[in-house]
Amino acid sequence: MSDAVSSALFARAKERIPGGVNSPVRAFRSVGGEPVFVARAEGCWLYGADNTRYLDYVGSWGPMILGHAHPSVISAITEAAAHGTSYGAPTEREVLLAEALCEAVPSMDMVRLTSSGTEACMSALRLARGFTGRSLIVKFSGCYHGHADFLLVKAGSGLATMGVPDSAGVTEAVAKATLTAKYNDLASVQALFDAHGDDIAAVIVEPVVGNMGCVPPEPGFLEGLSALCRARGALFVLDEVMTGFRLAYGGAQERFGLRPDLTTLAKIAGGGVPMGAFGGRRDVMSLLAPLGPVYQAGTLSGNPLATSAGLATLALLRDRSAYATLEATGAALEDGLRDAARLAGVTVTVQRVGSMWTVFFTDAPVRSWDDAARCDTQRFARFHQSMLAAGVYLPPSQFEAAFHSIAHGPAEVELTVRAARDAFAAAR
Ligand code: HOZ
Repeated sequence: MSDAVSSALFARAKERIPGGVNSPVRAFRSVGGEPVFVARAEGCWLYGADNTRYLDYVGSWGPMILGHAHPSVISAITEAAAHGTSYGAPTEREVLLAEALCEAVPSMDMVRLTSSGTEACMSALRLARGFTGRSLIVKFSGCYHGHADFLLVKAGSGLATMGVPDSAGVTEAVAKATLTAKYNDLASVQALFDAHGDDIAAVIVEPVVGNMGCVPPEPGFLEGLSALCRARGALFVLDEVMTGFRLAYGGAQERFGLRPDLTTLAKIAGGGVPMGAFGGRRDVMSLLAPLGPVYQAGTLSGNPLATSAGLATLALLRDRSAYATLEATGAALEDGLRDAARLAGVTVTVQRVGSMWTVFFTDAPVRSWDDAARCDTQRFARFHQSMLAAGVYLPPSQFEAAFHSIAHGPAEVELTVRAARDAFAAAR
């Protein structure tokens, strides 16, 4: 379903933008219909090009934990913009944000700002290779760490959605330097270390996966990974692009008591403006240029708009009260969605950690990509279409986590659950 104005815009977009979108996950390919073109957003609401209102559970794919157009964030950006949008020279705000990030995530002694999560992950792993002098990287099937060549191997997110987990254009030589293991399966990682131990530079993982839908770690999995890395001299890299500042102020590592060697951030850390960051141990970070031989750079890195939005967002999250609200809303959504499915006589698996969640169209827990791949994506598509028709905007893929914000309250939960009763029936 799409409105006439969006349809007309989409037709024009397809003439000039491949697929009509600037990131494939926006294309609605796996759920049918056409994307809603957004005119504006406020709080938990998106307004389509024809002014139709949608309750938003995409949240720009993660950043909008405060809701859209939060007045503090907007005024910080506006004030910064009035003094210039980029200088390509250091600023006080970069220092303040670096201090705030390291204070929030104590495993980070130092941090480097980038303009996206892709850059953060790509650069963190280059650094891991430079530090260890080793060449191989271990990632998990169904995890997504941005679109650097060597990370588009058995990748989740849009690649899983489009059914192309290995991208064309990535050379065999590059892909061979990435080893893949099974999420929540320590034995699969142990086997890789047994076969290639001295060549593995780093293991990178989404601590709670959002890019195959929401998949939590089994107890002991992340701790086991960390121990394996330490024992074998590889760096343990947590990709907290989605989970950073979302699952706790200190991210998943605070929630699960972990201390990775390197961490990647983006999304909430940039307050909804393009920004990424990677940071970690001082001895590792000190290898970055200009201190050391690992090169990494960016014209717009640490620009005034991103740093002001990030600082304003962190200032509102720092007292941690938002997380109790997010948890309460999440629990109500989880219970309500489960009840709605039961009433409609539909078997689904609802998985949630804090304010990340997914309704999987399967009757079994989803612990890995193999489990996620068994979901009935046709039924998910019918569910999605029906929710959208009722004004509820979910991620347009079975393999993407939904997010709620502090702007979602009991009335929005009720609206969602009411819509879900019919949507589950439509998906039967
Ligand atoms: N990690 C995001 C989706 N899972 C990225 C959004 C995008 O690819 O546009």
